[in-house]
Amino acid sequence: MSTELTKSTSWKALEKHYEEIKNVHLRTMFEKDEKRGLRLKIDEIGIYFDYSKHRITDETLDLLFGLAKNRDIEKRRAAMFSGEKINTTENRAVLHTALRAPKGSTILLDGHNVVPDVHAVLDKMTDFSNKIRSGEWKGFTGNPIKNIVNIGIGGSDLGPVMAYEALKHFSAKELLFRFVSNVDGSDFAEAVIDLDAEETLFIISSKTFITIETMTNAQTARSWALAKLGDASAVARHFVAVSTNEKEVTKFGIDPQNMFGFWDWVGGRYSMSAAIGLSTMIAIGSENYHRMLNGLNEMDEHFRTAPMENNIPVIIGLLGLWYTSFFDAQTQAVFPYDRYLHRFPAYLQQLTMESNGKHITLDGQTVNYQTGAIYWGEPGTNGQHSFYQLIHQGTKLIPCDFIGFKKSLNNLPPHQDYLIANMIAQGEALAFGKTVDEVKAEGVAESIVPHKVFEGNRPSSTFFLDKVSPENLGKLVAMYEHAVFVQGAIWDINPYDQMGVELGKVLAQNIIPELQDTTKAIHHDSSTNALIELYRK
Ligand code: G6Q
Repeated sequence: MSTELTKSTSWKALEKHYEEIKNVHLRTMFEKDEKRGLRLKIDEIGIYFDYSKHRITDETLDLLFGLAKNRDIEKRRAAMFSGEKINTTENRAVLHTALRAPKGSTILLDGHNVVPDVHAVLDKMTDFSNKIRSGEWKGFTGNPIKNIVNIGIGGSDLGPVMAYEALKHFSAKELLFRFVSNVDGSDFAEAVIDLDAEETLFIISSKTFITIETMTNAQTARSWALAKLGDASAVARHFVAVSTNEKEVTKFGIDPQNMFGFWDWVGGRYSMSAAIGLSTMIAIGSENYHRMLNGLNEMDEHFRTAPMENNIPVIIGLLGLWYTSFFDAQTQAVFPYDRYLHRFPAYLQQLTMESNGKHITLDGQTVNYQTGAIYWGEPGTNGQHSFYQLIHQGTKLIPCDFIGFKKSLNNLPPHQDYLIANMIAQGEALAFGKTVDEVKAEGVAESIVPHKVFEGNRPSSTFFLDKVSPENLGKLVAMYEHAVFVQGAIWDINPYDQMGVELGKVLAQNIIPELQDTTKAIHHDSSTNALIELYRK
């Protein structure tokens, strides 16, 4: 059992402080400090981050910053940015920040500058996406490509889908994009149901190129395309790969010329700014794609250089830790008030939960504190008409992130006013609630009063940006990536491996032959055996 963190002076100080402020209401905090809403905010690099509606005081913040300093956040951050192998269980560097480093910069990994490698791939992606977008790239029968199907799962799917949806406004309207991830054959079947193979390009996105879901879908896509195109040499015009595994890509029949590489120092869930973003670049064009990379880089630089007290990812990370490890909050909700970000919560779910869903410290001991929260969410205002009830009046404490934009990409008054009014109203209602006296003043019958009382004191952050844009999407993605880093560093866990996900990949492999060969003896537990027998019948 690792007790180092909880025995530290800064942790103990936070425990004591928690006891003192756990019952203090946000109403009181705002009454005591008229300027609280103006003070507890950061307005940097185009993000207005209001964190005044959190159950914190200046002392809480000081103690949290103290904890971060004592846990060597700055040193650990420098280690990540400089390519040290901070993914200790896999002995790898964690350099997704190098994927958006400007041309000409230097990031050394084992003495080798990786930035020129990154830009060589970006240039190759640019060349290819230009050819697809202009129609210069022809399919096997001489037709230009109209449909792009990305086949990948997890980190090789969620980033591309999220970014495509988020930046749809910037996407070439004459191209159609589909995303196939699930090994469920219906996913593939529905994705290609109305497509013409002569005009379809498959991007097989897989870091390892051995993931069963992706390889099964890729083989099915190959058969589907060849059934129409008739000749194995058509693969070269209709299949490209994004991977780190050239051997397997070649084995599949894809010309390495049509492979876009990346490196083992990019984790799957951190790879949307690597070549895994190829579908995004084809959709929005290389100029817009570079705008997204600039946004990511801007947030990287903010995180790397801003003092802790003015550092957005540091504060997000610390607030999350405050609720998870001290208030025992189990979940964190994320509500983008913009339809374009409707897949953002799903993307964040993988980023945060696959990263910090760990209970073993870097030196192999079990933690004695809570780590990574369950992330979830939906776009506003939809959620307001369903599960917000529980956030307002349920028994659970659910910190919320509201993400809103001042301008809509589709100017249809009064929609944006209504949308943003709702977002602001939710944060206000959660924080301040409605007292018994306020309810009574509305003339509510005595017996109904308790049902209409909102205790409030439910925390939230509000992020306000100008509008959905490639830069702003980049900033938001990097913002959460670095918040995850901050928490992982304090909890002393490794956010960059994923042993739990890998277990799933192995377990199914054992059962597949048992489903296919009904004579095979099975030796699982009685429940598993019964399920296998049922399927066999
Ligand atoms: C991401 C995870 C996982 C991974 C998928 C796909 O961090 O490791 O979601 O991205 O399992 O793996 P491949 O890209 O290797 O197919």
